[in-house]
Amino acid sequence: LWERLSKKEANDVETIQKSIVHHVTTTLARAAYNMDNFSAYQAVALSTRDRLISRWNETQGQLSKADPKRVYYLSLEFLLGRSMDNALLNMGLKDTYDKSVEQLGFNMEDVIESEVDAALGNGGLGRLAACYMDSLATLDYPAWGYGLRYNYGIFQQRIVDGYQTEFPDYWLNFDNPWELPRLDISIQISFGGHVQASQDEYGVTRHNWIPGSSVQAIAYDVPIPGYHTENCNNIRLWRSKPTKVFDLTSFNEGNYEKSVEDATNAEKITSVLYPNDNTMAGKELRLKQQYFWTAASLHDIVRRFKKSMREWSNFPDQVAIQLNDTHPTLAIVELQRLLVDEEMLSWDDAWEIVTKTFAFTNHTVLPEAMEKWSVPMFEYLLPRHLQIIFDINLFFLQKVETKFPNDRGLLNRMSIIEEAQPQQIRMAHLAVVGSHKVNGVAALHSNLIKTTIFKDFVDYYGEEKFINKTNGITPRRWLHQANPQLSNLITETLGGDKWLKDLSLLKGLNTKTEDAAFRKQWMQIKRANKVRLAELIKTRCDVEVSPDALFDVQVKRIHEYKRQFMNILVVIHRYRTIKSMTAAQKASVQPRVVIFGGKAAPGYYIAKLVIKLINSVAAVVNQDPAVGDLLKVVFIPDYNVSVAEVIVPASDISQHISTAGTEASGTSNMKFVLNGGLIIGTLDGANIEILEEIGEDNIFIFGCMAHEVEDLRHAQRYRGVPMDPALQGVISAIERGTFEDPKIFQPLISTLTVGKDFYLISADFASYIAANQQVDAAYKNQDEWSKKSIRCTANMGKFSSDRSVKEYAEEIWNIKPYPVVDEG
Ligand code: 26V
Repeated sequence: LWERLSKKEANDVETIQKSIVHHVTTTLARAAYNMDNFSAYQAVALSTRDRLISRWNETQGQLSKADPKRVYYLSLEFLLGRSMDNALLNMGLKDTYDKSVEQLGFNMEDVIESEVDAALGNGGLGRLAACYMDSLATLDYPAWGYGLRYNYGIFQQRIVDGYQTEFPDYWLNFDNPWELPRLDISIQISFGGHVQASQDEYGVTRHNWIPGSSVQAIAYDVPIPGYHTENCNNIRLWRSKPTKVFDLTSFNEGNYEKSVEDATNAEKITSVLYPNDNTMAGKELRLKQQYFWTAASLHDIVRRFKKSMREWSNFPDQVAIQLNDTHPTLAIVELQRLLVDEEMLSWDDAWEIVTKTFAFTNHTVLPEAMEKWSVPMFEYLLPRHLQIIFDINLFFLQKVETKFPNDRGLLNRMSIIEEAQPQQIRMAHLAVVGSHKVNGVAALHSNLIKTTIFKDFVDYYGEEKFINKTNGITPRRWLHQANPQLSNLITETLGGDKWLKDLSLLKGLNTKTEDAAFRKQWMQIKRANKVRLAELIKTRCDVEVSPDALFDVQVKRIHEYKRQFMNILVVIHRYRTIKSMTAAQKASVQPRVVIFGGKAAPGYYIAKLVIKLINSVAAVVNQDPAVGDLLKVVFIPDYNVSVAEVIVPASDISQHISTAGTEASGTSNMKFVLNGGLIIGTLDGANIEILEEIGEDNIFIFGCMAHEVEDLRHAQRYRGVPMDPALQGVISAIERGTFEDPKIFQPLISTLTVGKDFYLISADFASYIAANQQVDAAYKNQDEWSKKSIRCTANMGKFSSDRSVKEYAEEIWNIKPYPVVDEG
């Protein structure tokens, strides 16, 4: 009924309460008096969902009619976290729902806490996709995301005896109110088989792929409401299911067992998210996922385009497709196949359409993360696609040869096919060749890829194809939602909440640094956030920490290049220093709580040992009476989006300390600084641009620069540069058994032995210790610190994902906002 009422009436407290109670008694089939927090959450979620669906329908209906150019964001990962709070805030319904829920006898915060995270991503790349979807919706861009609906998200991490153990994240256990199953939208996806070539009536060779098996792709739609707009975009996630036709074949052949087996194998495709980030595993199932997803998405996109009855040559005027890393690169090949084999376009006409449609974002330069697929495995799964890749490569290399004749080495380096045993398909090369724009994710990174992995391609295509799009984060989730008190203070101070859609307005806070009362409020909010985090630490780690200590945070995936190892080594150094002090000396030590969090890929042995070392150090330090509150160390288990929402607003300083040139951008650095947290970091990724925006007095920078890395590695390898003496002392302490049996940590320590320290921990060690001392000294002057903190927030406007998305829209996709009209 409420749908027929005007919005104002439908969204008053009474109507909302009715809708909640209605869902309790009908959808959930419970008595209204018999409700716990979880069923309250379910009912509130269902009521919220009704309102989302109405916006989704309105938006998609209006867009279907107007049919503007759309962008499709293809990402194997969307790390959305929780949806309810965000949806209510974006739709402007939070206050009304708060009241409704409180009046029904529940605490909204507890209700919100009952929601499980949607954790369909590993880390930065997946969360970036989620932030971009929020900005696209908020800015009224016609955009759809396409991904996979995994049954299992990123594993849950528990710490057992100091070690990471992994548990399955079966997040769909209690149903998912944030998706709309489209059981009627089913697309058949084929694999294997063989290719038949024949001549058509004009003597042109045509290829007919006769697949060996197929599965169905079923659509699930996830509505993405924009902030304070009627616009509601969509993420379409595909689920694999057995095809009826196919299991019937086996069944009719009398092979019942095989048909059941085929059915189970079909479901497997979207069963689990691969938990590696930054390492390529080469698993057949992963390649199946990639093809299943890109083929279903393209089929959907092409079907939508065909409804408009336009010419094929108009395809790039209607469709922009962004490839989030190389994972969806097969979409390039699939579109070429559809156009040539099924729509009968000429190769050249098809290829022009393809390259005008796609653009590619690179997110890493680590060699071990570069996607490669073995040719024999690929041929077995996708025989026709392999032929097309070889043809793309042939025509491409012919052009390279024309431009740069007689350079065999060049052709070898640029080839999409790597001549190894067996041959490998280089997905990054294919993505570059099939796209009209290639971008990195921060200024330094975009320059690096032009001089390293894509250097030859820059020489061939020219500079214009290779551009930068510095990452951003959504201020709605990462400030307004995660830090409501600070958001309120900013809104009061700036005289309105316009800044949430135009983050550059935060500059207005710069004048407030000299206002002592304002500074006091600012720091009180930080303290309240630290109290909240201290409670989480007590619950999760059973460690009591003082909110008056300096909170020092490093939360991100555990990886050697991110150097959590260096952080804990300096913590040990700090511990030893405190232990050697007299009582009088101790009196002037700045108390610090060092907080770690993050998952290691399950097969990444060294990263897992780092977690073990952190926990071993914590166990010793936290119970040492000689240290007391001067130093505490905690590892918060199962770091995820909703835990980040508690940690980010509560940090005084956070650590972004990757070896220069290895972290493409980083996005948590932006989240911390936006919330008035200072950072200690290297000149890497987006740290550099953060420094430029906030000024060098408000950030602690140390360590070598990207252009020095190669020389340092060389010197260490061939000139035997000795290990830093402080680092030597720390290692000796570990080897003496200060923290458990030192044998455990030997493989970790070996990574530092002279000549092997690839991530240059020794080279940066002294400057890192010095930077930490500067942090301690600066924190002692709370007045000055509060000014720095305010300046941090005030100057972070650039890092809104609204800015990033606008740049993509204008410089890559060529799409315009299409504001949805509110028809009541
Ligand atoms: C790569 C791979 C490689 C092959 C196998 C599985 C797999 C899964 C995920 C990835 C993505 C790794 C790249 C990545 O996450 N990069 C991060 O992207 C962030 C957003 O641009 C950026 O802020 C981080 O610096 C960068 O590490």
